[in-house]
Amino acid sequence: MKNLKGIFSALLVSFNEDGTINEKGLRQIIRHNIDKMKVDGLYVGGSTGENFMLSTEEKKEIFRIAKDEAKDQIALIAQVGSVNLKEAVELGKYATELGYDSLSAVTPFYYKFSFPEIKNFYETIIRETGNKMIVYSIPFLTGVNIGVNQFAELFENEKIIGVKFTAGDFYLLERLRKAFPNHLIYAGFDEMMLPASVLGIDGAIGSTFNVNGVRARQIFELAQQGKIKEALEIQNVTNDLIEGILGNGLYQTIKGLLEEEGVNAGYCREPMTKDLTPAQKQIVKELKAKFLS
Ligand code: NGF
Repeated sequence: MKNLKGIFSALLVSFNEDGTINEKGLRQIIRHNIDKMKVDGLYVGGSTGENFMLSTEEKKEIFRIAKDEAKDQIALIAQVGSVNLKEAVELGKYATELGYDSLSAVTPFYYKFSFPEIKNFYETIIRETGNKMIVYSIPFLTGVNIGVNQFAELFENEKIIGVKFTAGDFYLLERLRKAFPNHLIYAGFDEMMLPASVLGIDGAIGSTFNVNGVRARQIFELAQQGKIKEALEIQNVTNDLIEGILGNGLYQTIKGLLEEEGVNAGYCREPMTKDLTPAQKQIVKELKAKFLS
């Protein structure tokens, strides 16, 4: 079994202008992550993959291409969560057959599902696929907050091996770390990686690692060595970059930066704005010159 700890890029997907998947570009993004960013793994089918705007067949296609390109070079986690449980199971079976190291699923959203319903959602995917599961908790987008006692209930299922914690609640993170020393906890906000690392996370999953993966690893490893001042200096530079990215359009700007690196990262998928304006493209050039040269 692959080591699931470390730095995971939340994989971006290259789209053509008409919204179809650009396979060549997607393969280039994967290679860039493996060869240049030296990530430990990829989180495929997450928010960063614009997943919730795609059809089931498109999601499968992305899982297939990512596995075919990465082979066994790095660990692969497939995000299969969907408000449609049947789709989540179908995707989970597909990714498991492809050989993904673990599944992950966002907490079901939109309707106000009860905790027993959420628990049943995870247990159904696990039962049907036989694979491991990492809970994807992102309360600011889903409105679903899971507390320590509820995590304890979920973790009673030995196939639920961890949580992708995309939140700024460091009290909850500290409580989770203390209560579940043997479960995997991944930080989900790249700009908060240092405080999360100090609290003892096992890894991080982030969109900006597609272009800033080397600095992310430095922050993580320096914090593990107790070199907090040095780690903070790198987090400061990282956050200057992230501030620039967030202010210019998150996924479009990361794709623009990849284009500047010679990777055909393509367009975003509508209803997201497909492309950057000329003024935004100029900002991408400035970010590239300042942070990626
Ligand atoms: O993009 C979002 C949510 N969050 C990502 C990451 O948690 C998402 C984070 O890297 C992810 O892993 C996935 O599912 O694809 C942020 O983009 C970053 O910290 C900037 O705020 O909007």
